[in-house]
Amino acid sequence: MKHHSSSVIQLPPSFRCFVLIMALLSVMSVVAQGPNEANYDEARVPQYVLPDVLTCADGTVVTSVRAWERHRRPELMAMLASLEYGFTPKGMKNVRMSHQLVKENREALDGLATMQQVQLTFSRGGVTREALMLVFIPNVRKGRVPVIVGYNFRGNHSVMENEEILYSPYFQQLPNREDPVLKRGNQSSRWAVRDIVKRGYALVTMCYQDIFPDVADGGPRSVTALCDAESEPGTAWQALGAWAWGSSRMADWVVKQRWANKHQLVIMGHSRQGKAALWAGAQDKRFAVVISNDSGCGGAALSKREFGERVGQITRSFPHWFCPNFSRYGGREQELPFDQHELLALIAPRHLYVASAVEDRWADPHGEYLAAYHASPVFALYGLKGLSSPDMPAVNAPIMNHVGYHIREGIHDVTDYDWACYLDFCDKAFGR
Ligand code: GTR
Repeated sequence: MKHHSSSVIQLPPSFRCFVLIMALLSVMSVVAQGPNEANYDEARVPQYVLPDVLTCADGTVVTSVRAWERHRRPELMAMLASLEYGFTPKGMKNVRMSHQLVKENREALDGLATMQQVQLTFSRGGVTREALMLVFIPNVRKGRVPVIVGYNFRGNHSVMENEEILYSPYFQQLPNREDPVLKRGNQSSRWAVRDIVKRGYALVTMCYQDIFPDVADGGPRSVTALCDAESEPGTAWQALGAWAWGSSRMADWVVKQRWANKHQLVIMGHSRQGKAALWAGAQDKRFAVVISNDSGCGGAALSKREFGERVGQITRSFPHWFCPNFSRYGGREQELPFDQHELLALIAPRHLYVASAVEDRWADPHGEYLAAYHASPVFALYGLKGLSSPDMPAVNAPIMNHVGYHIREGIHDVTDYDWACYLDFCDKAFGR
């Protein structure tokens, strides 16, 4: 026995050292669970107090649509702009946008759709920026059709394997034509184009990188360079604000098309684009349905739950997304004078859909659900049904009230299942 135990102790020195380091590291990770680390334990969600969406900063409680629209809504818009997403400069109104049909195929998708590629050129004071939209219009139409607008991540060529699709301007600049990111259709699983068109919806997509290159020093190459800064530096817009602005420019073009129903405009965004879609939907009331797919921190998820990705992490990893002021709340989420349910409430009385995925814990599915739930009193003010229970629905069991929600199985992604839910929800919203 003695021999045995001593043989256990007689480990090679290098291994003993390894065990000691591992033990130290595990102790340190418990003790130093820093304020900016991801928490995946529901038991460690702090006791938090959410600001009441219907109570104004001066303590007045909103009880009418009029008071919401006149006082509380503008107050929340200003708070989110100054502390999270930045102000869109008023000077952007003077940016000129021209559009040019670059390519058209009236028999795309085996004749199901007309595929157009339309270049948008933004100019102001001698500065220009270009973006390229990829558009699918159903060929079978009874009157004007509803339109889904949404950014793609990896360029228009990634949406579908099709030689006719031109590279988005951002990808045209890549020096190496063999680069795997130039592979056609490399994100086609995220774009249920045929299903969308078959259900009678048009789709308008463009690469978010054309609007603001998604790197820390992307600003000077982005549309934000079209306009001088107007606000104090802490409240200046960056990528999320610019992406939201760009969605509205897609909408500007859409509403002028004779095939488009301008009252049935949908915006859908995934992940960082889910965040941008919510902010676009808050600012631009032409979006009749706003869909957030796995948008997480700074999107649909409540910051004060401190679950999954946190404010400190996101603002450090992506210093170019939010306005600089937001980083002040890294590790100080409880001091935020607002939370993301108030962003979701700004979509009312239009339709809102929030979606999560079980394995996407970084985005805090529970926090995404709760934000939609806590936004619901504003929908109720308009006599509309939001989410009525604080308990999440079962997996793959969508709720489709005026506010919709689902959590599906699987990872952080956009799947055919997500699209099927979105199309059902839009059909319901538009009485189709
Ligand atoms: C992650 C980021 C998330 C989400 C995601 C995405 O790296 O931490 O908030 O935005 O990227 O956009 O795919």
